[in-house]
Amino acid sequence: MTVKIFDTPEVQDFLKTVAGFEQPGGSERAKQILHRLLADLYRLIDDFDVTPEEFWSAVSLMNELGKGTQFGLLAPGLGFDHYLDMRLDAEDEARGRTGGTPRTIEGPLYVAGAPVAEGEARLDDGSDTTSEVMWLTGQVRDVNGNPIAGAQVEVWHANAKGGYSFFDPSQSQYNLRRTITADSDGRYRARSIIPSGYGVPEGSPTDQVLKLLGRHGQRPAHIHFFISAPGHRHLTTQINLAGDRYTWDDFAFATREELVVDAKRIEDAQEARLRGLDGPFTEVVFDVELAATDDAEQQVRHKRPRALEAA
Ligand code: MBD
Ligand code: FE
Repeated sequence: MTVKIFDTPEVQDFLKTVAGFEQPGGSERAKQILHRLLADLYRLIDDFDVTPEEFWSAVSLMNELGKGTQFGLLAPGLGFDHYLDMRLDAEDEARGRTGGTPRTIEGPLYVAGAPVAEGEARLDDGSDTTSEVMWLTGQVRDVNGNPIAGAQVEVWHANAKGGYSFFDPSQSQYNLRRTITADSDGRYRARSIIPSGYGVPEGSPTDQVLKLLGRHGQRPAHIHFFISAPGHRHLTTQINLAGDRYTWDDFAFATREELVVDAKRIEDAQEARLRGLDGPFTEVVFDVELAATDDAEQQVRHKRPRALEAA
């Protein structure tokens, strides 16, 4: 039997009590948001006639998500990270802020405090001797094409198995993570290994949710960036390597046309030697354009709890 009780005065009064409307303390914003969230969920339970079994299995799933620190992984899978970007893009458009390389999501696998290098860095620890060498370079410029000397380029990416150091304890500290200070011509250079795509762990709570939706948990091979310079807007972005089967089918919805970059195989021995390499390699070029701003808040990444590796 399907009953409908959501619109009764009892339920409406009950929601106000639950959301603390009758209490003087607490946060007014929290009360308003919780009231709206709970009302939407109560109504959903009524409309879909959610059974106690279904409700408690959802609670159990959330407990599992929390235990495995999986919420940060489910969030992009459910599009929240990209949705926040869509809102920031819309705000930029409404304010007439144009220009600059597009943003895309930070993701859950950043770790603060990576070593800083001048102009050039080797990102991999050398333990993977079978993966293709990646030579990653680019120039940071303003919207008029002028190089931004000394821009900070922070890079992080996965290894050949799609794992990130810190979260994957088999890797060395800060493997595949560096901050590179661009040279006087705004250029940065990094030697690394070509990353593989990432896959949500099989059987994890996030995987269970995606499977209920008939979806996969795969990301294309990608490289994350934070790029900043005084007087310019901080940029959080990623590049996707072209040709990956998931480039346009990313479970985290981070791909943007302007951020798909060719990986170019170079076999010329002279080119290799110029870069201090002794064999064929794959070159990835990512030039970045930063928009100018006087607003100090726009010059730094937004606040968010982030992992920090113990020294
Ligand atoms: C990743 O490497 C990532 O960047 C995101 C957004 C989600 C899961 C794994
Ligand atoms: Fe990633």
